[in-house]
Amino acid sequence: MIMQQAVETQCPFCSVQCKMTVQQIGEQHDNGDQRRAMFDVQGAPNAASEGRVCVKGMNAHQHSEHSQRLLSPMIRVNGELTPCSWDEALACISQKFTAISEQYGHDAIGAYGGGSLTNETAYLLGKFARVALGSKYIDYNGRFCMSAAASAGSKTFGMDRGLTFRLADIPLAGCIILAGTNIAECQPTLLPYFNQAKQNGAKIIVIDPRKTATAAIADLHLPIRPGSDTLLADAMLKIMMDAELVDDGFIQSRTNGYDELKLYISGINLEEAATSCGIDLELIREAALAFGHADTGMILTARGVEQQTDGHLAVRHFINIVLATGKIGRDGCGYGAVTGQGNGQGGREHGQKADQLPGYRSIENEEDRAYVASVWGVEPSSIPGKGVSAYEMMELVHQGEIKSLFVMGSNPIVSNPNAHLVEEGLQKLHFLVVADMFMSETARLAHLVLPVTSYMENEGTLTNLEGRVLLREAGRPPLGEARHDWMILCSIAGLLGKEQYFKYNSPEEIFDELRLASKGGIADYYGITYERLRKEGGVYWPCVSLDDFGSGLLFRDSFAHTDGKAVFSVIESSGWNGVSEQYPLILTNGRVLYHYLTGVQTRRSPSLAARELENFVEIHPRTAQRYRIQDGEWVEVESPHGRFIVRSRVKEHIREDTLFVPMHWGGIQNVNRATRPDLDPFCKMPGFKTSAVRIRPIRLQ
Ligand SMILES: Nc1nc2c(c(=O)[nH]1)N[C@H]1C(S)=C(S)[C@@H](COP(=O)(O)OP(=O)(O)OC[C@H]3O[C@@H](n4cnc5c(=O)[nH]c(N)nc54)[C@H](O)[C@@H]3O)O[C@H]1N2
Ligand SMILES: Nc1nc2c(c(=O)[nH]1)N[C@H]1C(S)=C(S)[C@@H](COP(=O)(O)OP(=O)(O)OC[C@H]3O[C@@H](n4cnc5c(=O)[nH]c(N)nc54)[C@H](O)[C@@H]3O)O[C@H]1N2
Ligand code: SF4
Ligand SMILES: [Mo]
Repeated sequence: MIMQQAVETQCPFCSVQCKMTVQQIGEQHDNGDQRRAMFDVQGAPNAASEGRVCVKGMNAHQHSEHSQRLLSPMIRVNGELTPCSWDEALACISQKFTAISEQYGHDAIGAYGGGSLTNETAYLLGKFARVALGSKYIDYNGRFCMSAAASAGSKTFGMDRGLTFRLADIPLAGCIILAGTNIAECQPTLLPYFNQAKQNGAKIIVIDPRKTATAAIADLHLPIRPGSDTLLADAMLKIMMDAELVDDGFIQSRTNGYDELKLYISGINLEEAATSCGIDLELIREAALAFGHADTGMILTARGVEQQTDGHLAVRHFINIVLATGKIGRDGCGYGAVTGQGNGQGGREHGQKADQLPGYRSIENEEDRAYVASVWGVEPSSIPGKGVSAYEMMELVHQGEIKSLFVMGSNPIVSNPNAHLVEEGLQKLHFLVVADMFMSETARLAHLVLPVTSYMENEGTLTNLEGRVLLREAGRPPLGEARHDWMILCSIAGLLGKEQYFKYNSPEEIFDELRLASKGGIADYYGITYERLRKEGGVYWPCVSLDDFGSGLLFRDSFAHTDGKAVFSVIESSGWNGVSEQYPLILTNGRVLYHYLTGVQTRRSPSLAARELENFVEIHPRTAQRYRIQDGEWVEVESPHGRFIVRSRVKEHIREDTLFVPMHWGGIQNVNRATRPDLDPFCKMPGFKTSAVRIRPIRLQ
């Protein structure tokens, strides 16, 4: 498709949501005489990335243009997925969903969403599950991403928003702790904010089992043993308390629970903590004192700290430091959970979660149910109760309790922990529907695949990591027969007899309903309109009225709990120490610069795929030697849950007891074949980042 005009758009990948202009500048014929369009991509001015775009954003159009884009629905006939018309696809869904719910009840059908969906689609998917399907079973991939930080923020501050400060505040911080966050590869266009802070004299402390590209800018790197962040945070706080670096005035007037915290922290043995964390105590002391002495400071966490079976606590214990030192609610200070997906923030606010209604309302609260029911025009009693978390849904699928699944914006077969069980479960489903742009690993198992539009075609709002709502305009019409997610949901709801609740002509109409549904809630979008977004470029939530400019810096005067105070956490973590003689190494995992999540999109950008063609395991030279592994050879990594095969990459920069494997590949290279199914009891986040494994080279005789 030739685009003459420049398309103003937003990157489909990470949580920064860089704005950009994409323009076709010509065509090229390769040797096979294939026509290939050439594009020019320029960063566009915006408050978050300040016009910067990273390599993934630069090449995102390549997947959107890819010849493997799904252009018509596909239905399974005699075991094969074959193109069909929308009429046939929709008739099939309506017939199957009706038959399954008549035979097994409404809860036999589940919905599974994603943090790449726009706010409008995420909101509508929540409504679709409760009103059209009448099912309590809905959850989304953000469970694997945002849930630990989200529940920590809600418990501590009474409110959960990724950053509690503005990106523009970062250069004002005197000390910055980056714990389990690899900004340089995962939000590259934010790195200049940290470099600026450094130039202004800030000390940067990185806590990561690897010396990452982010650690390369740090003054101090704490190479932590995976799974021991809660204890490290406690040890750092003890050092600050012993050195009397806490802010008594702030603690007195703004917090609850300090006496209990003091008692709890007094029980921490620093030498033991340092040994458990695998870090030299002097290094911990230096980091703690640097933060404690700084007048201003910030702590940011991401999935390294959060994707743990004690992830919720790890975040809360880092927030204890921020609160005890009074470093929040003023310039250059705060806590931030670096959100992940493009709409990692908005996607967690408007009802895709099992226990949630729009505006961060609770599905278990009578008042919240009544309010949302009044907006939807349904009886409060007709809204189902709370369902279960994403991985628990997969367990119910495996047990045969959920018979049908509707997946929109996720590739769960690759991204869930314990991937074998998930694959086995999905194969048992009576009816699996996947709405995607591509034939993902999950789509390949579906009975029906629905083609959707990409970021270049689909209009809607997304909320970036600082809680700024942004409008992404559609740049061109849908390709082939692909349809927008929201349209698909409305069509299916109509066929299920719920048309009256799903009458929208545009995303803007859905957004206007979302504004109302979120009004008075914690994530209040009421004051935000498309018109304002076009004029102002982006608006922070909470935004309660049309003349409210929203708050970039939160908690200036009070926290969001009813008494205005924040709460310390004194819940002890049992930590993780799952290694054994049989499985002696710690497997952790994460991301590389050039790929995005399960790689369905980035592996279809030739410029990105060419930079990282296949998966690998990072291993320390001494560990490699111990297991007779040479650089670049095939190895098998095995846990009690399964195994995968990747190439070795021998690197000094990782701990000797730890292996690191990216999450961007499926099949035999999928790291999740070996991750464990254990969940954090508070927020149901899987313990992705810590599995006990063994490794061996694979050599043909
Ligand atoms: N290039 C790229 N960028 C992305 C994404 C992508 O797939 N590719 N995905 C987006 C999404 S959805 C998300 S959620 C974010 C994720 O962003 P991050 O959380 O920054 O990414 P990860 O690589 O998963 O983990 C960060 C770091 O945690 C370290 N780590 C592992 N175990 C531990 C531990 O026990 N403790 C500590 N302190 N650190 C540990 C890892 O070595 C890694 O360097 O990135 C977003 N941006
Ligand atoms: N081992 C391990 N596992 C992890 C993680 C980890 O760090 N380690 N990280 C976890 C995290 S943080 C996350 S966020 C998850 C993410 O994991 P997934 O939920 O699997 O995310 P994606 O790979 O982005 O899959 C999204 C799918 O939706 C499609 N898609 C993209 N945009 C749209 C859209 O607008 N509409 C529709 N209908 N489809 C769309 C894409 O083509 C792709 O097939 O993985 C988790 N799994
Ligand atoms: S991946 Fe993130 S940092 Fe890179 S261009 Fe996209 S939104 Fe910006
Ligand atoms: Mo994520």
